[in-house]
Amino acid sequence: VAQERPTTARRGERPAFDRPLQVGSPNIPDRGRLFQRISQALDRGWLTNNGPLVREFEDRLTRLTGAAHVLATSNGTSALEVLARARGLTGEVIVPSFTYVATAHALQWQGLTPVFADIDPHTGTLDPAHVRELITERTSGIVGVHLWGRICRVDELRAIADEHGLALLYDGAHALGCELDGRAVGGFGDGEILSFHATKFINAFEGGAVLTNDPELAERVGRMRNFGFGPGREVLTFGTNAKMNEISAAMGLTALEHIDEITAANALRYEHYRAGLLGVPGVRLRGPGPGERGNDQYVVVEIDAGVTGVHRDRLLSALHEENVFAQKYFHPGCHRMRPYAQRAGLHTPLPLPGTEALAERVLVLPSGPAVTPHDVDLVCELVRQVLETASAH
Ligand code: T4K
Repeated sequence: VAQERPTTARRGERPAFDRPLQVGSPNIPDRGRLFQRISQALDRGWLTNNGPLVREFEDRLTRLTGAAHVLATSNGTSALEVLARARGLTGEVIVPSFTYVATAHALQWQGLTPVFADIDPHTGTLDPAHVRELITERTSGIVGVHLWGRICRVDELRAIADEHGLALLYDGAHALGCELDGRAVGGFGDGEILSFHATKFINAFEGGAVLTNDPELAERVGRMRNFGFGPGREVLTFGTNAKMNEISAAMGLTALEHIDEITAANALRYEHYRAGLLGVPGVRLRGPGPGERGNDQYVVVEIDAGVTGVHRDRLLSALHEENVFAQKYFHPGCHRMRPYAQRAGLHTPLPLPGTEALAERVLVLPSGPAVTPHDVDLVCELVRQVLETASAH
């Protein structure tokens, strides 16, 4: 694999795009509907603290996911913090290293110790065999991540959790609308979280939610996200402020009204990527596994440098020169990030071969409504040209 400066497809010319193409450009819903909802909230003079728009957003999500209880939060990270706390996690919690750092941070921030397990590089989700190896007497739970909307091996993880009396939670930040064998995200594990960050499938500017079928867990989450208040404003537990506000709920509700359009637009974009990258040697577009339905929010390719002769990072910088801001999510894996790597000898079994292999290979390509199918065709052509030009040198 050559190491010199990347060869761009169009060196010396203007970038292929005159505007930056981003991963997860936000879905902007009907402004009229959004402003109407915000205006009503202003008229009501009720802006947060379990307001009517938040309750309506929760109801809509309940119907969409089939989860018995949905509790909206200020973001996905706070949702995981509150869920971990409400589920009574202590000591060590097994998580994948290959995830956005929020998964690990949410646990660490609660005084828990994330213990990093490897992934199956084919799916990008927790490797149940490695999870099993990491269980100690300090382990209280497992947090799987439905990475890029790929559903974890939920049945195997459930069996392990039951066998060892562990809590089982899922970070479904990427996975609203995703299913495995007809079972939708929202119903897996003891509880799951979602994110409604601007870059997500459904966007509430910032937002998150806890979903569970366990009424007692839901009650604890409901209290903990609101300072521990119970009925009659008696403080029953420790708590924090993880509430969603009415403006975020207005955005989330309006976005949900577009869910079919967003789904179709994502699928069309994905299809253009698929067709455009077909037959490019060493480039593989990842997709849902058997029995899975994805949401196509993240378009992920794997670059096999052994075949292309070009490392993923060279392709990435060549694309950046063309204003194509692909991302190497989730390099280098949490276990190699400074605060976690520094405690490596303590809790982290290094190396994690599946994680490291994938972290060196994947690129997440631009997506969201600002990226048209025509843009996608051009991005694919750029990838093809960069690889051809570089491998010819
Ligand atoms: N668990 C998992 C597995 C997650 O992936 C995340 C978040 C969480 C938990 C926590 O959920 P939240 O607490 O965030 O609700 C971005 C998002 O901020 C983050 O929500 C998301 N995952 C992660 C995968 O992506 P960064 O650090 O990459 O953000 P940033 O600012 O570099 O933006 C990413 C891309 O989005 C860029 O290409 C620019 C584009 N962008 C961003 C914003 C904010 C836009 O086009 N418009 C925008 O408004 O984390």
